[in-house]
Amino acid sequence: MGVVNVTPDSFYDGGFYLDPVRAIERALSLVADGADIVDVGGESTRPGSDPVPAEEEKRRVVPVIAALRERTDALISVDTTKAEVAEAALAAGASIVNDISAGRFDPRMLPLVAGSGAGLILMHMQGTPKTMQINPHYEDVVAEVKDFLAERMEAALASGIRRECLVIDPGIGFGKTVDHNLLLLQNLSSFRELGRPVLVGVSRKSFIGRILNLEPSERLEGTIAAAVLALERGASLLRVHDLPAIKRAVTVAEAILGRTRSSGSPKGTQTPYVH
Ligand code: HH2
Repeated sequence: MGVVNVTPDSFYDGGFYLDPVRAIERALSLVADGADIVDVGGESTRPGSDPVPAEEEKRRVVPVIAALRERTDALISVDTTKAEVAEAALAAGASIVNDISAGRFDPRMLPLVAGSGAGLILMHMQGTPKTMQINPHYEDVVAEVKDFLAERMEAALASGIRRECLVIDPGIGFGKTVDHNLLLLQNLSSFRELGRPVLVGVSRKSFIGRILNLEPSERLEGTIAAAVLALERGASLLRVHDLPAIKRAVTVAEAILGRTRSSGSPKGTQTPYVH
């Protein structure tokens, strides 16, 4: 999954793709470099960030998604917590909703996704983007994140979403200390027990910066290390900014792991496609 943030303030690519023409070019180049899914977002959720009004978020993402639908067969996901934005994005051609609140911030989200037949990514977050990094606390981070995801899967199923439409994500960096993130990555394989593909977003995140004492622009190698180890521990999807560097690293890692890809679909692993 390649990331396109149509925002002025995302922690890494903020302002690069606010212009829709640049966002579309960026998305197409991610696809050309091997992304199976393009994740289009119109709201930064970096620590301390404030929500963006739905109208503004739609104004950012909908034209980009509509243009991409015309120009590529790649799957398009919309990174939003708002049903109104998701609905407009699905109408414009997205087929997956990536909801970092796992359907908790907007009570209309799960029914909307159920009615549309879209895929849904359920991510764990403690708190909200505004507050999540103030003092994250867990007794047992792996068990608590896993229980949360199991509960959100049940909520999604109860609202009528089909199990095969669900993807789960432990939410690296969302209400977690460096140690919490490392524990989640160390124990990623246990999330496979929930029976759905696991997505991981480590790309250029601050735990890498804290380990290496480097800014987001200098975190590519750290991202590659984290992405490859996440893959080895059972991640089926990697949400990344850097194609093709990650793709090359992943292709070699998959060959070593005996999961060689042919024509874009993995063998011997769960499919990365949501539906
Ligand atoms: N991380 C970010 C945003 N959306 N979605 C999922 N499912 N998993 C993640 O780990 C994840 C996500 C944060 O990264 P980015 O979009 O690059 O930054 P910002 O929130 O500042 O736009």
